[in-house]
Formats: sequence, structure tokens, C-alpha cells
Amino acid sequence: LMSSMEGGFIKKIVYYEETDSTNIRARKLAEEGAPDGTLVVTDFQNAGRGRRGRMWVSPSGTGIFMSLILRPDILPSSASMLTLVAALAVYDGIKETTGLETVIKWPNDIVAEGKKLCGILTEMSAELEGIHYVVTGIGINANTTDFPEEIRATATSLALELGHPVCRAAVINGVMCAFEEYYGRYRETLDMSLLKELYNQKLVNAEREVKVLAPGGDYTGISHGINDAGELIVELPDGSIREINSGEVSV
Ligand code: BT5
Repeated sequence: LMSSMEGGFIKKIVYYEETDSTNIRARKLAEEGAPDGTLVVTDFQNAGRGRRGRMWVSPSGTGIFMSLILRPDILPSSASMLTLVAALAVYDGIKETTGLETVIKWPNDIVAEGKKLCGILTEMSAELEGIHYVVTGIGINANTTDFPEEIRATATSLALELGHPVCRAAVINGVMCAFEEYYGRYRETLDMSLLKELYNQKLVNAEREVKVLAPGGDYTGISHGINDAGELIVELPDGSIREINSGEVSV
């Protein structure tokens, strides 16, 4: 099933039985010249990573860990939108292949029943004038049924939500098919203008109070969804509007 994906938008699939992190592998491959549309997949990450040095729990045999190498002609400031494009693709891929309805938590989580089902990590190599490549890493808890103590209360999986295991290759295929479609729409405008409405429909933290964790200090406000640049529009108690970038803050 996976090898049949090669040829269209996915140019090449590189599979490791075990690796440190598919994002690290993908960056290495990109440095060595791997083409746009290279997908790196593993069964087990011994050093799975989240944002800002956090770790991603990556058990063998049950999870989906994959990273996509992309080489769009964009400014570095546009790269964080690929996390939002990937989130839409994960939402769709899961819905199409398993029937499960999930929600997106801006900027990089897919959530079911209030618990984290998927995390996305976009990294890039860039100069001020443009990017060399972007790596978008996606971790989905597919068939994991037992999580370590520290995330037991906050994590869930497709198997836990559905009550039965899923075929990981089918989910990967579904997510990548959806990614191809949404990435195409992103590339028409190089922003979220064609995807914004759909994204905001799936957004759990829209028209709700959000706590923004910002370098200059935390604050709360009401979120009004994303703008064309993929920033979250937050209305402060005094009525002023802030548009927050996923690179700088999280909610
Ligand atoms: C993320 O970071 O959510 C991005 C995760 C990206 C993982 C993929 S897997 C393929 C590729 N290769 C990598 O090495 N990474 C990418 P962040 O928003 O910082 O969330 C991290 C936090 O989520 C941790 O501090 C935990 O609290 C929690 N967490 C860790 N593992 C989890 C899991 N398997 N399921 C749910 N929550 C988890």
C-alpha cells in the first residue's frame, strides 16, 4: 500500500524500522539533496521530538511517525503555515480512513474527546530571502493503548477512540492524499486564504477563551480563528486585537 503511493506527489518513501527522529532523518536527507515530496517513515523513534526540545512519545509497532520534505518557493515567514496545511490533511485523512471526527487545536494538535491524538512539527532550513527546504513531521497515535504516566491523562489514539485497531499504512495514505490536495491550494496563493474557512470550521479553539503563552508574558483573550497568514486572531478583554504567530507563541 505504501509503495503504491510513490510516483505522484510523493516522489520517494524512505522507511526505517527504527530511527532517532524522522524529522532529523528528513533534514539529513534534504541536506543531501532529497527531492521535494520525499516522505520519511519509521516504526519506532528513539528520540522523537516535539517543539522547543520537548519529546514525542514514539512507541514501536503502534504509532505513525513520518516527515515530509518540501521545497516550496516561499519566504521563511510562510513556512509555519505548512503546519496548518498538515493539520487539515490529518483531520481529513483520519476522517476518510477511519470515520473518526476530530478537531484541530491551533497551531499543531489534532484532538479527539479533548485529548491529543496527533502533533505536528515543522522545521526549516532558510536564509532571509528564502527557504532551502521545509520538513513537516507528523506523529499520530494510531494503535497505542497504553501511554506513559506523564501523558496518560492528555493523550489518546485512534484505537482508543474507535475501539479497534487501524491499518497504519491506510491512514498514512489517506493523510498524504489529503495533504496533496491542500498543499496544492496553499501553493496557489502561498497563504491560507483558500483554506482559512475550512480550517476555522475544524478549529476547537475558535470563538473561545484562549490563554496565549507569549515570550513577553501570558495573557487571555477570545480567539476568532486564523487570518490569511495563518495567525490566530485573539481579542483581548479591552477589545484590542492581536494576531499571533505560531512560531512565537502557543495557546
Ligand atoms: C508536538 O510538539 O506536538 C509535535 C510532535 C511531532 C511529532 C512528529 S513524529 C514524526 C516527526 N519526528 C519527530 O521527531 N517529531 C515529528 P508539542 O506541541 O511541543 O507537544 C509535545 C508535548 O506533547 C509533550 O511535551 C507531551 O506533553 C505531549 N506528548 C508527547 N508525546 C505524545 C504522544 N505520543 N501523544 C500525545 N501527546 C504527547
